[in-house]
Amino acid sequence: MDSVAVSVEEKLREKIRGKTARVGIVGLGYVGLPLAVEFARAGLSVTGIDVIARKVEQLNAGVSYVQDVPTEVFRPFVEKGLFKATTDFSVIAELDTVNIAVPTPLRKTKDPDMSFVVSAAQEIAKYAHPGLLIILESTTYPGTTDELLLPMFEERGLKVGRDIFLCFSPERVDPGNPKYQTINIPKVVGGITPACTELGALFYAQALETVVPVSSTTVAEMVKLLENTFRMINIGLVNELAMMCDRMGVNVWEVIDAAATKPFGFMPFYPGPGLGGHCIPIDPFYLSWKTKQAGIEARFIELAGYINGSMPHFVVDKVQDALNNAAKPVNGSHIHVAGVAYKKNIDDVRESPALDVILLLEKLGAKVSYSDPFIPSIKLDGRDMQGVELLGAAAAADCVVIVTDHTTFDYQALLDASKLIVDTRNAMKTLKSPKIVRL
Ligand code: SAJ
Repeated sequence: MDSVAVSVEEKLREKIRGKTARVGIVGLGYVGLPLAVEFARAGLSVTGIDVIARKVEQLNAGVSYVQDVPTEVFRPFVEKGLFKATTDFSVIAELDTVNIAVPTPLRKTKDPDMSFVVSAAQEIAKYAHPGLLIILESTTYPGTTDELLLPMFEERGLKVGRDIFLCFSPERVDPGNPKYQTINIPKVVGGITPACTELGALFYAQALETVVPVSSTTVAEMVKLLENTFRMINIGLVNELAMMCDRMGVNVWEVIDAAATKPFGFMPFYPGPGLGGHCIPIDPFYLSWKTKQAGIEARFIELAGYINGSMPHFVVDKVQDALNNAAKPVNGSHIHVAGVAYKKNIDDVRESPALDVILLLEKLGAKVSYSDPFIPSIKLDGRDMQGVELLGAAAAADCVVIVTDHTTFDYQALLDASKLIVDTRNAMKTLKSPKIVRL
């Protein structure tokens, strides 16, 4: 290696090791902001970059909008000058490292929407310079870093592994998780070259407890997809089991709880009204999209996607049957939905199956209302729907559907107030009543 290259790599290594490296984080959401805070906490100077000026202003005022970063924790880093935010990518010319943590949604056609990653990488490439470490964290299809990002930098004459260093590191943030936060979730990182991997691992080691280097960016990209595809397929399996048990008159919840007593070789998943969130329903389709190009059908993923996608219809069938047994048509009935967030105790409604359940019930002529302490209103078919108080609405309804099992709900009071309940989450596990219809 020529002496200039060694000095570029060596200088970056020294800056990282000495914590004088100036850190950049592009994308200040539920992934980027907690990461920024961990590096500021480790004493490095962090510049957050986001295209939304309102977010930048809020952060520079010391106010956090991310659930896992309380303002009282965040503000001191701004006051000490360890964190500042900007919309101006040109600051990258003065930075030593930059992480990309922008959204990678799927289009309706289940094709990856890489537009946020591409625009961020193009901006970074404009200001990239020898000695810059670039790490993509957004969940994406295997090959993205190598095939999409690498050329953007090399066409500017910057040799990866010599002038700049390029890695992928999957984000594993689980919003609201009380036990696992950014600092103590093991961090997988893989680089285009061994020097990239080594510098990426050294970088994360400055702020995070455990770093897991792997041999390439593609391995690192696949790790994340395996993790979330594993969940999606196993949720699909128990959802199919729920439909089988329903047909056979077997209590699927009792089956799973008993299976979960097996001390090895089993991991319980639970049936539900469908698959919500911005990870599990999305990430596996990045894998199937890419493998399709390689001529391999990801049949498990497609099948699990079909089963999980059919759960809202299954729930509505259960409601229809329950009302029918009470000699009531869905058409004209008032149905109250308890919980619309995509999973319990969070305020996120993205891809929530509750939205599908509500639309399907309305299509059958039902009058639908909802309660959710975390979600005051939802957008449905272009209109706003306001949440209402739970017990009053439940008492007035012909049927209540528990779609999200928030722990803040008083299930005994809900049972007392309701005429009929379809429980899609076994939230009333400890309650006995002929009014309860379980999934
Ligand atoms: N769900 C079921 N049955 C289950 C588990 C989940 O129906 O047994 C449903 C949930 O209700 C939700 C959807 O699946 O609608 C996704 O739930 P999730 O528990 O997987 O939660 P997410 O989407 O917040 O997933 C995140 C992921 N984190 C990252 O990608 C970094 C996932 O890898 C985590 O394992 C998961 O949090 C977690 O364990 O909380």
